[in-house]
This record gives sequence, structure tokens and C-alpha cells, in this order.
Amino acid sequence: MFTYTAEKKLTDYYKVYEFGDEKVYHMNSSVLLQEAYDALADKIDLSSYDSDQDGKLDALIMIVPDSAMQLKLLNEKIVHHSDLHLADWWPAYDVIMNEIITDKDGTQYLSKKISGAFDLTNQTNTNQTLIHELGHSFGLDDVYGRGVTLSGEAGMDPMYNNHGDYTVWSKLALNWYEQEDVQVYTGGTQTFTLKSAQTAPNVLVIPKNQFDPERPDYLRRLMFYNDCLLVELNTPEQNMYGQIEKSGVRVLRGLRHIFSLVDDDHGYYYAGESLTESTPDYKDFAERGISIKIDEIKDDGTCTVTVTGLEYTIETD
Ligand SMILES: [Ca+2]
Ligand SMILES: [Zn+2]
Repeated sequence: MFTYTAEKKLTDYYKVYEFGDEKVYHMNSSVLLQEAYDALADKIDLSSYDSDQDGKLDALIMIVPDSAMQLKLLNEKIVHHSDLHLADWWPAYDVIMNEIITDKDGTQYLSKKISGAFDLTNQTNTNQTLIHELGHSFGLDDVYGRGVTLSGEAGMDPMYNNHGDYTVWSKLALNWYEQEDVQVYTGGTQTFTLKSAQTAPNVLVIPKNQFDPERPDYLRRLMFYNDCLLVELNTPEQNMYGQIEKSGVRVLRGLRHIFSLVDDDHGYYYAGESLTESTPDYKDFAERGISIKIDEIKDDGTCTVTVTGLEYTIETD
């Protein structure tokens, strides 16, 4: 991490667009970034941040003081345009544009970047914001503002409210799991041992419909062309440290490109509890005769879950 104090006023790092009589000021972080790099060039060898030597930096994060956010309140000329919301240094990952930095020898490096104003006096908040933006850089979408709520004690996700660990849905979507990390309920009565999602890549998937497991894209079809329940064990460590007091089971419903909790109000599930027909987002599964019971949450950081139900008819196209 490198620190640089800018030479000019913050307003000098804006681009001005004129629309008739109206001027729109838009954050121009590129100029500030190159200026900061030039000042630090003796300390930073950009090539060492391009591990695969393809001319694109591995990652670039640019943090300006939180006070930059206040500028829009003090200077009305900086228009808080609904479609130009980046004008106010709101922390974001730039999906579209590549930043260009030129090193001392004139070599240009490209990079996507995370940038924005962070409250560096609040370490927790800074880390949480970074984890959210990193999620975007991995490819995750915001979960907030998309018609689902994640409330109650189990209602947290870095892409929703900046809390806790990425859900198993997100980890699956990012392809972080190998096939052997994913246990899939295939019918009848089956008992599964789940490891903590905080210490091992591990998830139980209960699909509403079953696809042919021999297909090479089986997991992705389960996730994105299906309605399925995702069961994860959360333990109070790693990214859940300080977020929960004791280990519990979280049950998510994955619906194509979004997930929700099966029951916002219920929170975590503990030993002896079952999902019932009154569990709001579980009815469709209950109607199919599928039931889920948390048998035991063990001190060794694992739990056992028993699923009973029907025999699936494998769907083929
Ligand atoms: Ca690279
Ligand atoms: Zn976001």
C-alpha cells in the first residue's frame, strides 16, 4: 500500500462536460492516479504487479479520503447525476473501463480498478467496502436493490449489506468449488456431513428437479436452470468472525441469478430443527415431499443434515 498527497485541489481532478448551459463535473481519477504513480515510481515496479506479463495489472485499488464524498454537498456545480453517480467518488469497481498507467520507461499498463472514497478512520467499514468491491471484481452483482431481502440474524452477505462471508451461492457462481466439494441430494433418505463454509469449500445442494448428473455442466445447470436449496454451515471464524456467536446452518434458495433466505425471520437453524411447510420460501419443496432436518452441529466444526423426500425423475432435454 502506498500513500500520496495530491498537489492540487480535489476540484482539479474532475472532467467538465458542457450540455448547453449546464456543466457536469465528473470525477477524473485517471489524472490523479497517474500523478500519484509518477510521484511513487521509484518505489513501484509495475511489472512485478503483472504476474502473467500480459500488460494488465493483477489488481488496482485507489482509495481517496472519505471527505471527498462531501464535495458534492459543498459545490453545487458537481452534479449528482442519476446516470453519472460516479461523480461523487462512491466506491465502485469499474467493470467497463481499463485504467491506463504509464511507467517511467513509457510502458503502458492496463488495469480494471476499484476506486472511491473510504473512511480510513473506520478500519472495519473500509475492509467491508473493499470486500464488497472485490466481489464485483470477481464477477458478483449487488444483491441489494434486486427485490430480495436478507434480514434476521442469518441475513448477511458482502454483496447485500457488507457483512459476513460470501454465501455458498456466490462461491458456486464464481466456480470456486470443485465437483467433490458439492454434495447433491439425489433422492430418498440421505444424511450429509457438512464442513464449515468458513474453513472448507463445502455446500449441500437440494434441487427441486434433477438433471442428468453425467452431464459435464451438471452443477451449473442445477444452479442456473433450476430452483434449488443451498445448505451451508456457518461457524464464527474467518469471514464470520464477530458476525455470529455460535455455529448454525443457513438455508438459501437459489433461483437462477439471485438467492434469498428460505425464511428471513427464522435466522440460523440449529440441531433438532427442521424446515416445515410454514417455512415461507420452502413450500414448493415441501409440496414435493422433501424435508430437511438438522441432526447435529458438532464441536469439530461439522454438522449432519438429513434430507428425505421423493425419487426424482431425471429431466433430459
Ligand atoms: Ca496481468
Ligand atoms: Zn456494489
